[in-house]
Amino acid sequence: GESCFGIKGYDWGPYLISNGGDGVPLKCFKHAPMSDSWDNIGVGMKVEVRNYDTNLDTNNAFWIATVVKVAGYKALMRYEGFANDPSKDFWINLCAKDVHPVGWCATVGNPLVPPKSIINKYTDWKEYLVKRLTGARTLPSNFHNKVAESMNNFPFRQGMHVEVVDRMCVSAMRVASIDEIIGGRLRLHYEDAKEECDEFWCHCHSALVHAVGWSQTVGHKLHATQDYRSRCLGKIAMNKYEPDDATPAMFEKCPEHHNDCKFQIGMKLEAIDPLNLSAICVATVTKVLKNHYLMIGIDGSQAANGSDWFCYHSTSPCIFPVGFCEVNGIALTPPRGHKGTFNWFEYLKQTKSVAAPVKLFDKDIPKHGYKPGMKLEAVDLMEPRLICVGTISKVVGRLLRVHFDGWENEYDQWVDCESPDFYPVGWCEIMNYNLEGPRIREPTQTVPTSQPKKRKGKT
Ligand code: MLZ
Repeated sequence: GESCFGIKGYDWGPYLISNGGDGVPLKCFKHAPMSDSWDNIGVGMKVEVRNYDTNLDTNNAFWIATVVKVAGYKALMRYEGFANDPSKDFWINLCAKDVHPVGWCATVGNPLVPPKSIINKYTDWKEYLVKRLTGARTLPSNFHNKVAESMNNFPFRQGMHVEVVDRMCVSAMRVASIDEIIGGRLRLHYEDAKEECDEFWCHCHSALVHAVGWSQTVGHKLHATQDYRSRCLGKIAMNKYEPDDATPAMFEKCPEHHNDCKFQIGMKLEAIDPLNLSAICVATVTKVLKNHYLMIGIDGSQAANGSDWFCYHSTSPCIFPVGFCEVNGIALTPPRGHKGTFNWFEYLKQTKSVAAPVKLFDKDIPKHGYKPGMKLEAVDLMEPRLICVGTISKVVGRLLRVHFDGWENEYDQWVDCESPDFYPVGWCEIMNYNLEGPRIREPTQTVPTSQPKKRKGKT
């Protein structure tokens, strides 16, 4: 079926049917529109939708349909009158403008037209509908207004300036301006861009993006002009910003670290490799910044100058205590060049270092609802312009592993359950953003490559 959004990229519908299609429930995505108003939406709810099973002009022929299954914003629908017959079931996006609460057609004077394949099943359709619809659940009458409202509740505007990780040198920040905002996702243009298309995408709640002045406030490396730096110092001191500045108030505050014990330079830990999100690596605290931010280096990495150090807040869900992988039965990537099986005890002795105390990593595990096998739309963080069809492949407490359908496992990414880079099925359709479908391999190209390439950075 087509919706009034006119699906721009990949259409989930047929794929969800052939895969049994369990979508991650909408309530798992706090940053997504309607996620807190979806409780009453589920199997059994009835709506008025276009009738595609008719010879009449389909533009205003409507019929009642019942939700058979929900996946994110999408619902598998069955027209009223089909009973247990799934042959004409179809997927719709419940937020689409041509989906209406029961009673809408009567209000606006649109005809309810029974589908042609069952038209002879009942002689009195009116009586049938009255019986079927009494007490049925439907959408609230203000549903579409609520959808529209919840799509635009971010304080950012086009043209605003932010500080964001330099995608070419992740140990530094750069100044960027917002070129476009889609569902809270910012398309950023680096200010001092040499090339025309020097852009970056990230959600406004991402840990990679901050207010004007943030780098100097916490002592993070910043690639910016002297003029910008000195103007920032004034702004920080006065807490007074320009109309085009993204201000600290627009960003979510990091939780305070209520702990006498602190991270120190040289302490060892396990961390998601920011340049290869499929790996959790042996890592070291390389620098302690202000406001409980840390620079983390992946042990054995090739960049000796620290250009691949990466900033994580001390409460970040992407850093783990020594032993985390072992305890959870997942692979830990040893330092590059490490010989033999990796053993933390030996390694700490060898490097004369200490493990960061376990209590520094105390984290709540929210009742998130993610389960292996569930489908979602996930940002490919190595190429963050891309939102792709993905499947949750592992759940380790609050940590999730997403697999991109059709791609090798080295494209998988470890991501926290509260990441703003995960979206429900149907999100791209609502935002009119291109969704990358599963990679389909040509049957003739099944020759396996002998040396699978490790994916690092942009390809
Ligand atoms: N240039 C890349 C695109 C990969 C996108 C994968 N997304 C899951 C490549 O072909 O390797």
